[in-house]
Amino acid sequence: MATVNVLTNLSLITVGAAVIALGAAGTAQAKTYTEVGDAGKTLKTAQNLPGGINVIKGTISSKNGADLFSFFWDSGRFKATTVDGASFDTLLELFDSKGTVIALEDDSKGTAQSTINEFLDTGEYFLGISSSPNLALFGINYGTIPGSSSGDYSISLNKKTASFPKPTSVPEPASIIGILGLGAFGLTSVRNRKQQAAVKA
Ligand SMILES: [Ca+2]
Ligand SMILES: [Ca+2]
Repeated sequence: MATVNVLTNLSLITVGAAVIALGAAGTAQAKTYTEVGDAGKTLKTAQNLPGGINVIKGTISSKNGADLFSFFWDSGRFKATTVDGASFDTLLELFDSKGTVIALEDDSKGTAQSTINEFLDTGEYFLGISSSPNLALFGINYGTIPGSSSGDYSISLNKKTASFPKPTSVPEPASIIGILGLGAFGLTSVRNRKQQAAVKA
């Protein structure tokens, strides 16, 4: 009887370890960015996706709502889809860093959901989601045709976003203040000397 108990316990331990391993693998694959408040509809108010994101979750809260996300892509195939990620009629748009439309898709594979599939160079891009047939980017037909529905969405990317490159080196604010401060000190000294000269005269 003791032997049977030991075997049973070993089996349970093995099953438990397998479940933990699967759970860890699943967590490692998906890294989600959840919309903070309501993402904007312009290039300036788009929400920035940090590096390492491959799932975007958010909400189109009204028929005319639209969300824009900026991200950095390390060259290669870019695929974004709401298939299996939304129950309303989505429309996805991809823009370059200046807001020019690169790709747009409304209905994918007989669903009301959308898939964008493009080969991209390394750079900054914007991904917009709206309720079809409304468009995402404010100023380019946005709101001229109302959307048809609203709801929560999950956009899956084929690989993780890259980190934005660090800006090229510029003088430290402290050293600029130092230079300005020296300049101001120099001017003050000259002025003081002139004032002293004037008093003496
Ligand atoms: Ca939103
Ligand atoms: Ca659609």
